[in-house]
Amino acid sequence: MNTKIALITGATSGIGRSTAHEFAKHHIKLVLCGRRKDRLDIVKKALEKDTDVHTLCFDVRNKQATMDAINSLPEEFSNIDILINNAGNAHGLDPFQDGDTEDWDAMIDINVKGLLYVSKAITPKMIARKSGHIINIGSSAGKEVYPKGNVYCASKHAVLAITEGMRIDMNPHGIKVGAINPGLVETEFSQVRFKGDPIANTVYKGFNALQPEDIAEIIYFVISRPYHVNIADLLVFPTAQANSTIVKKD
Ligand code: NDP
Ligand code: 8X3
Repeated sequence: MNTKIALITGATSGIGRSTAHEFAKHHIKLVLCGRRKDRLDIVKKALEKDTDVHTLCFDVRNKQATMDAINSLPEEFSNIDILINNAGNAHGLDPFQDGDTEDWDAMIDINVKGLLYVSKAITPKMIARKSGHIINIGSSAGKEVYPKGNVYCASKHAVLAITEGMRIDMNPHGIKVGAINPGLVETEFSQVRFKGDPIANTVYKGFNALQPEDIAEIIYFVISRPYHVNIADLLVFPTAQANSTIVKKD
């Protein structure tokens, strides 16, 4: 059996964790990444009845730690076939003039530079094997800027630009690259964005938000297409959401 190996960043929560569960159902071998080791251990325990799981605990902001973690993969997990660049978050929702520069640094460092570091560490072996599939989790915020979204939207616009650049540069090497761009998904995203402020509990109220499992199923669909099919860019909203600012609530 030709078992594929997937590395998922941000596998401790939300979309990344659901994707790990979805891939395990299909017996894809998993390398699960995140900063919270206790959570990595819980996900590993839940999934290793279905597939082989290895965990890597590191912060994608730390270039050296990222390289070291990926270079430390044991032989049986070292040839990554599928990379899901998912780790990321919004930090704050403020008019530009009131923005906290720590929040700006976090979003640029995690959502943009972290994605670059992880990809830089993984792509040499994909290029050597002339095969691989990279999926970057962008956002509807990468297609449309919304009020107070300024730097988060910029970070996700950057993810889309990087995706296009990667697809061009990986093209001679037979590597697929694409982006999946969700609208509102009910995860810990808003808890992180609003730093424990109760407003986070209202974001997904009054309409049927996307669930992380919805995105995980779409990611599995994308990675299970035949080799000649590359879903390059996909935007998915909950039905109640028309764009970044229009959401039909009860
Ligand atoms: P969650 O907060 O539920 O999950 C975020 C994940 O990213 C966690 O597993 C977290 O792991 C990881 N992460 C965050 N910072 C770092 C870091 N510095 N180093 C390593 N890992 C990190 O949010 P979502 O599942 O919603 O978000 C996943 C992706 O989806 C993000 O890129 C987000 O921008 C995007 N997205 C989300 C949408 C939504 O509405 N929820 C919509 C569109 C896109 P840990 O804390 O353990 O490190
Ligand atoms: C997450 C979607 O609209 O909360 O990227 O920014 S949104």
